Amino acid sequence: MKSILKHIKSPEFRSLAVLIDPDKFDLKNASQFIDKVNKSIATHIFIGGSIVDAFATDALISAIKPLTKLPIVLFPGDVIQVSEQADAILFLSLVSGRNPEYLIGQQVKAVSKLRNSDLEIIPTGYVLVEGKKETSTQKVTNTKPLIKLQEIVDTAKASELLGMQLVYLEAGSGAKQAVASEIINAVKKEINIPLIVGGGIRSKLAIEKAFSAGANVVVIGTAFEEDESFFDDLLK
Ligand code: 1GP
Repeated sequence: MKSILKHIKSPEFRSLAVLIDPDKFDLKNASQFIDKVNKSIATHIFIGGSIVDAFATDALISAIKPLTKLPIVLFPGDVIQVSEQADAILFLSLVSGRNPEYLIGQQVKAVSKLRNSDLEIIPTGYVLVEGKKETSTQKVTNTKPLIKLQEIVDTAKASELLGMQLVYLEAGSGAKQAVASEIINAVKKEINIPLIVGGGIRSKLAIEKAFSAGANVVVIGTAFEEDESFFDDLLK
């Protein structure tokens, strides 16, 4: 049964997703890393990056899938990263940008892979907001992050009105400044679909702040890449 979105939608459900970038991850470290993920409060593993070598996504999922029961969700930077081995895919449209390739181009190219796929496909409005650092998402997509609160809120709402099932508020990988509580709160008040928040979240306190402001899912990548001892703060 396709249940990943259903779980995220349940109001009491708070998810913590560990993001693994196939291009940065050392497969030799897979067993040790996933053991830490399993012992932590993480509920999902997200897989993706801005630029990833062909086959790196498949290789990573093959390595980690036997090691965990957590759902594996693709968070792809482009069509190359679509892998049938995952459980679900965030089918992203970069609605904060005005680059047609990332609004609809990559999505059209993905259809030949998705048409007969068993992946749970979750339409997601991807909203890049200012994180005080030029991120690879900005560079690769050649788009600018949003700064004005009303524009961020209206963009998230437009995603919902277009039929998206999730909104992903993204400060960008390694952001110096995570998405502010004020922004999370304002977006959450406006939309009736679950909200994912990521980018620059590096502490238990920052996770709690994002949840309290209204995030249903918090995504963390860089903090785990840089220091696996962060998992020790997040034991079940
Ligand atoms: C990036 O939101 C994710 O797309 C996670 O960001 O790597 O800064 O945790 P970090």
